[in-house]
Amino acid sequence: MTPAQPLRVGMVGYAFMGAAHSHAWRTAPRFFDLPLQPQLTAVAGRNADAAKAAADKLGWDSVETDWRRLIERDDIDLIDICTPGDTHAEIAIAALEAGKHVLCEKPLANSVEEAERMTLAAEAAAKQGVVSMCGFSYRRTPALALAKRFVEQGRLGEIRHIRAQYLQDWLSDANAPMTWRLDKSKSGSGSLGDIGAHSIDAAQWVAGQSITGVSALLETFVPERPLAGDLVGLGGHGDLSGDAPRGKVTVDDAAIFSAKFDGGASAGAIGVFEATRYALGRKNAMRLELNGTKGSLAFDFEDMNVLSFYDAAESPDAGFRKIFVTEPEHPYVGNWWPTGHGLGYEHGFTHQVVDLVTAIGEGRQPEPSFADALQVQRVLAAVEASAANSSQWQKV
Ligand code: SOE
Repeated sequence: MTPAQPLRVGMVGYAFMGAAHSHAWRTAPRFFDLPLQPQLTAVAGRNADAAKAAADKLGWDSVETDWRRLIERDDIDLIDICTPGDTHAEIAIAALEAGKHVLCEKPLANSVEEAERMTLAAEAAAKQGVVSMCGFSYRRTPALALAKRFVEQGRLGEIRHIRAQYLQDWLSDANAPMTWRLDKSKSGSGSLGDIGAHSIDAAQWVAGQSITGVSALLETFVPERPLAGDLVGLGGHGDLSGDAPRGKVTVDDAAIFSAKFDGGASAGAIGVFEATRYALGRKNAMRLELNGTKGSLAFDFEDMNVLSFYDAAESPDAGFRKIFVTEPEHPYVGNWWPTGHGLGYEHGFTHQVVDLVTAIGEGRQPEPSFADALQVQRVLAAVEASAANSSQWQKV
């Protein structure tokens, strides 16, 4: 078999998402037949020593200390953006205008205005065969992809209720230090855009319906936090005791909102959403439940290989069936292990690379597109507008 053409990747950023994406670029061609062979050509980071250490650890061939060099280099075909949201628009638009494919982490941007400009740039670049995608990786969790398949097959009938929660607890301690995720100028919003965006995208995608209006409440439980390490100019972690210098939290700690959907082919569903970093004991409980006229589906990422399904056609006492999503006919699963062995968080990123590289090889645009991610951005903005106006109903 002739070796596939290389797809030379330049990644910006190398923290949590950079590590997850690096794993995906390395692993995808080893478990899936891809039309192009991903190469980890260069990683960019402002600190040369740290970027070099990351390149060695994550398997990148070279290092740049300025992301603009990745875009200038003619040995790079795709830019993978794994940085905080305040940098997404500048990097993505420059890359697209230079003819580089783009994978951009979620949320797409820190504002609707930025997301609109990115979408225009993506649509212009698409005319030249340039591909772009936003990294809502939970779509590639086999159980959620199976949920979408069930909805498309009509096994739930018309969707009436959509219930989405994303529960974490890493900020429950008031002395947990400041991070970029708590600084609106970097992150755009708090739990709303960081984890609520996943719930919005997953709910819309699985249900095949778009949110048209919301009523919301945002809350910041801890308004100030200790500045740690590099945030106070100290080498290591700063003094996290009570008298350490403290920074102002400028984002939401938790978001709750109700939503109306457009219904696709039928009457629109109604939804309730919750995103928080204070649900003590919940570590990464990204949950989705759909109730339709013929059945219900329920998913919890903390039990990510299972999809619970209630089929109204079965006897009423049948209850919810727990489907262990590890059969070869389930989405993505057949390329991994024998039935019953299960997958993890990182597999969603690998499947994301598989679908992206396959789309590039086939000359088509993958999902979610920047336009799909712009719709999520509009919902985020509507939630913030509603919360700022006494939870008044806000059209998206
Ligand atoms: C938040 O803690 C977070 O890291 C998100 O930013 C990621 O998108 C999600 O995959 C895991 O949780």
